[in-house]
Amino acid sequence: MSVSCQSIGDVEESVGAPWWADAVVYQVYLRSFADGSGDGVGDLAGLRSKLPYLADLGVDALWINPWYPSPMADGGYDVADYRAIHPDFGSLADAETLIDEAHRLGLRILADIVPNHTSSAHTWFRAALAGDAAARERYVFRDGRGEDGSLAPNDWVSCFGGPAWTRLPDGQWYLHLFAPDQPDLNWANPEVVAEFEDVLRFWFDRGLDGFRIDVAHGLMKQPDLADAGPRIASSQHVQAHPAWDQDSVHEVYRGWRTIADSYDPPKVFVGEIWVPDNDRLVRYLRPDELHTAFQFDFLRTPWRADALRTVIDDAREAVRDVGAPPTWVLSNHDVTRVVTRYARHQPLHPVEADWDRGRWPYQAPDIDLGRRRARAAALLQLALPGTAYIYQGEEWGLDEVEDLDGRVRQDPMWVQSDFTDPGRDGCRVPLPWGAQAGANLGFSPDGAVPAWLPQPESWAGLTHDEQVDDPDSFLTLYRAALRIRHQLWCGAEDLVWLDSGGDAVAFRRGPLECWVNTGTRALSLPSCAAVLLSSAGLVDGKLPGDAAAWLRH
Ligand code: TEU
Repeated sequence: MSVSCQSIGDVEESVGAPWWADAVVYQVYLRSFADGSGDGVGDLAGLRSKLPYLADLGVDALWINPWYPSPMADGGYDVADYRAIHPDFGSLADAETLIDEAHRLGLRILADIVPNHTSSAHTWFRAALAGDAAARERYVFRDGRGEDGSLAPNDWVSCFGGPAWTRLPDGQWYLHLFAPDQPDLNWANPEVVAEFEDVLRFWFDRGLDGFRIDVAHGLMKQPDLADAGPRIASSQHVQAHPAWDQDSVHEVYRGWRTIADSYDPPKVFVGEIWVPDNDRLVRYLRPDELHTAFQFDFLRTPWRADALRTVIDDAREAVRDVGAPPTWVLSNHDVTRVVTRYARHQPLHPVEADWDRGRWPYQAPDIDLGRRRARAAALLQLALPGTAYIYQGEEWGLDEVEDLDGRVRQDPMWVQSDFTDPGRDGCRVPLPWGAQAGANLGFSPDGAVPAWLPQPESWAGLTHDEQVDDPDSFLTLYRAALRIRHQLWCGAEDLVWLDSGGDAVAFRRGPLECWVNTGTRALSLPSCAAVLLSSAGLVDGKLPGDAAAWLRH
């Protein structure tokens, strides 16, 4: 597919390729991005104040994590009302203003839709709890097993740990593949289908450009709710499981695609889809379903050249037939930050069932090593053909906050795992915008209150303000990389691997080359090429270990 970079507003749309085919999308975890109101919680006012920063950074679109009213049992993935904004974040009018302002700056906005489950505070579930039979039909309610029904209807466990069923005082059980506060919806019920189609239109009519779909492989459960059995009783998303990836789910997305295509310009979807392999993944990317889906294998791959090459090839190969772009992800709000992941030597062949969001806590991290690799990985990601997602703070090289006190942790995983899994708070710590005096490193305008999760002191040297004029900073590298990507990589032909030796990932796209050295020995680069950008200084013209360079012939 030949693609070229585009923007909105006054900038001309190029012919032939949709804007998202080579877009860079910046993920905004709203609670932790920027606080405009001064209460220590990120919000829409804070995000609006940083739109010029994001436009200047050079991204094409934003994906904003759930912004709806929610008891926040799971960071907003427990939605109480799909047609409103959480009062801590602002109002519906603020969201509309944000969309308008972003569009004026050439940024598109994707929101997050959570169709697998609602919050237990949603009016539907409240009605179900009150005994409304029709409301119970919108969720997955069952009688228990055993003589007195005191055994759960099947053996499924929650992704967050513990059983996937909770029993009500009236004896019935309801399914929740995540927290008990997140009851799973019954997508076999046409009322559920109609409701979400209406929610899509509600936001599209307000100018939203698309949605990231949470747990997009969920929704439909095997009708008989069969036991998963001992091998796969865990609901971990990467395994074959009767709760996930049922064929009937595709019908839902055909309906959604029709709605997206009814707008001019058409709206776009990106699926969060955890399935065992790319063959299953691309079924969601057929031309009448979703436009893109995160390529999580890239994120899970250890820092080793052959593993990276294989994952890149497999992903490109898989999407070729359906005509979708690969969608490269290195980080998000669910996994250990890149710097800390690469600061540890991960197993060479990660066993998927054992993949624990890249924590490998039994090794002490070498953060400097992680930073060098993260810089190199950014150049690799941004040189690849397709779409790229950047999670907030990765452009500053933030590391995972691994030593949060158990008392401040908020992720339900921490409690549901009986305090054995610290959960995902460590990648959700509020961003350090400035080093000015105050309790929260410039996260709030006056820094008067602590941020909702405490920031580590070590971040004082990693703030936006520290980095913005530093030629060697992460931020400077990202800005340069995004500028060059727009000018040169976008529109370049598909990659051709270069013969580069065991520790290198090297490819050409048109006149450009990307070289990544995952080893420790310095690597010779082609002498006839000019270095456009490198993640570390070259030594005698060679690329040091754990570094990357972009070259031009
Ligand atoms: O995540 C779905 C999912 O299966 C995971 O990435 C999950 O966080 C992981 O299994 C834990 O091991 C999505 C959201 O990204 C996540 O933040 C939500 O908690 C989850 O859905 C429930 O809505």
